[in-house]
Amino acid sequence: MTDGLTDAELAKRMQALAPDVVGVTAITPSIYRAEDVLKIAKNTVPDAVRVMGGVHATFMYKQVLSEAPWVDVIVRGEGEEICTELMLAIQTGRFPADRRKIKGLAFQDGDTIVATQAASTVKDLSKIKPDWSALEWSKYIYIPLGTRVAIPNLARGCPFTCSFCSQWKFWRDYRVRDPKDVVDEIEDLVENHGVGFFILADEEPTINKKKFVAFCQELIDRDLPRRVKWGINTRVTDIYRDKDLLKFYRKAGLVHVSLGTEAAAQMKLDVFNKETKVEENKTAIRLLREADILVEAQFIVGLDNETPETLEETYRMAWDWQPDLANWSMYTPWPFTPLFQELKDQVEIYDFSKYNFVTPIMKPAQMERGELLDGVMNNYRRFYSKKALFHYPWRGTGFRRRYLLGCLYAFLKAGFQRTFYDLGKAGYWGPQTKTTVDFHFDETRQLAEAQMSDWEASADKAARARERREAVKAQTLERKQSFKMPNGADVKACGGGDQQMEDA
Ligand code: B12
Ligand code: SF4
Repeated sequence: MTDGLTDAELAKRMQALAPDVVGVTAITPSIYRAEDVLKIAKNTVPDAVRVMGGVHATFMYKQVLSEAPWVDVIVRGEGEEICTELMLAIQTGRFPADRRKIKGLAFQDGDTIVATQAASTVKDLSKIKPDWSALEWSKYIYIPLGTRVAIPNLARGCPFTCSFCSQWKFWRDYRVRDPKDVVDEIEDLVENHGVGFFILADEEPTINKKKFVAFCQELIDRDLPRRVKWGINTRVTDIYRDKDLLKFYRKAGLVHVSLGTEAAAQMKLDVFNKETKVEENKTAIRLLREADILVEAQFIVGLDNETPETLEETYRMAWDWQPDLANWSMYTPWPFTPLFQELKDQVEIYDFSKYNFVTPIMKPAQMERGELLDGVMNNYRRFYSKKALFHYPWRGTGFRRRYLLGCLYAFLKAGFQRTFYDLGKAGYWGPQTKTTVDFHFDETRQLAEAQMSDWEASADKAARARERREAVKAQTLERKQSFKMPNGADVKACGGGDQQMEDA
């Protein structure tokens, strides 16, 4: 992906390497490409074991193994521990004979698709040390700042259960690394690889406030914020909670926060199970701005009930809240999310290569897909042209201004190259083309069910415990009502009431 290799070049490299194993990762939109890469491996280095991992194959292993039978084995969930076992089995010649003994795998055995017992999550994250020296760093540039970028990881998982999101389900439970270990890694990235910006890969880095504060303090103690700046994704509620700490976070080098504000309408936030309030979004944005942290508001649009008016509403909100950046993602129905289970009758497109947050997979009842894309582009045009003229150039002369102009440059670059929202591929040139855009969906693609019954996140366990508690409560109440004293009074646990034993 980084080198933009053609299939022929890839085959040549595989041949030169003559590997024992070829492994690929795949998120949903890259699944077909990942399957292709392993097909190239089958044709080029047929003796190498072909392994796939990542979120999509974890839940969709039945479909992947059926449509790409040349995939030898899928690693489900977090890869580090399972992969180590798998590699040892390959190295000692126990693969494939012993594959049923390794947890967390899926593979085809004759006509059946087998999934071994799900492995547990990685409990001791301190054992994981990424080998950052494996990358050619000059290829990883953060365009807004023109500096090298890395994506380290402080915490895995998310304790929330937003209905449109697959991430809380994938990582299952929430774990935080020792902040010192993470800062060691960042120091190495800065010192030895010239990294000047990092994004935490975390879904929710701030929920464990103590560890997040320790992480910031460690960065400050080692004087790293002078040399490296960073960004995170987090929730509005945490910003609220930490309002008195935001300046301290900025001092630690945190310059960019993307907020999952998601929707302008409370109704949508409730559908998304977001557990936030619309008014809270506005305040969180103001608090971040006041702390001199750039704030990006993210909206999800394109559900069944989207209309030109609701899209307009998101624009009005974005302008009213005044984040520095705003983005409008198309609702993407990952088949392994709760919201998909509710909406699946309305999903018509199963071409996963287009499941990428920028292509309208769902068609709102009252809009065509082209109109939806056009509405989103209209929001971008208005928001960023006003920002470019009236805000960014006048935001002081220091880092903030440089960063905002850098973001604008990144936008313009994607716009000119027509990679922004895949506009080039869809043939969108402005409102006049909204009726002629073509998303080139492969409509022959069919859906297979996601496999999630063996995959329990802590949030699922908590929800089941809650359900059990509520059921017991309801049952007790029901019993209480059916066992009344003859005079209608409640039966007391001690057997009290107004009944008397008969005199014997
Ligand atoms: C940083 C990030 C980016 C960065 C960098 C991406 C990159 N290519 O490095 C940027 C901003 C560029 C980006 C872009 C996109 N992203 Co992104 N991104 C992330 C984020 C936040 C972190 C990724 C990460 O490093 N994770 C940490 C690593 C360790 O996790 P992992 O990759 O899942 O790997 C583990 C296991 O899956 C497994 N594993 C994975 N691969 C393999 C392979 C083998 C052989 C084995 C054995 C195991 C294994 O083991 C690993 C260790 O435990 C994730 C969310 C998340 N926290 O994961 C979203 C995420 C991956 N992105 C997502 C999407 C959709 C996109 C875009 C399509 C959005 C867009 N239109 O621009 C693009 C696609 C870009 C691309 N071409 O890859 C989605 C994918 C959802 C899905 N169901 O497929 C995610 C999950 C976010 C979400 N909201 O749901 N992204
Ligand atoms: S808070 Fe973010 S990562 Fe967590 S479930 Fe919601 S959308 Fe997903």
